[in-house]
Amino acid sequence: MLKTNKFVISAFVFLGGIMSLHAHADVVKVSVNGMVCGFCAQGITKKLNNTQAVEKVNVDLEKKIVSFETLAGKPFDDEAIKKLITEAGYAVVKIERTKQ
Ligand SMILES: [Cu+2]
Repeated sequence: MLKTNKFVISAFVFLGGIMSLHAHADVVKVSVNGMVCGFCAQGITKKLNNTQAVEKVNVDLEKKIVSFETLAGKPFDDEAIKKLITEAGYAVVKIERTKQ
């Protein structure tokens, strides 16, 4: 019983930590040229997720936009985004960043 309570409390502390981190994350929209199909979308999504610096990755092939949220405490600047997408074989046209 005591163990369970301790676990519940630490779970709350953990969740609280995550929520406060989310308050400082950025919403990023990257305009990307060269994405033509689902495999492009999958590849970029995987690469972004592999950085473990972002979440909620979404690729809109029609609008040619890759969007995601950065995680606070894991800086993922425009240069790093540009490098990752360029090395994947696509061209970054524009990066828009909104503080959340
Ligand atoms: Cu493709």
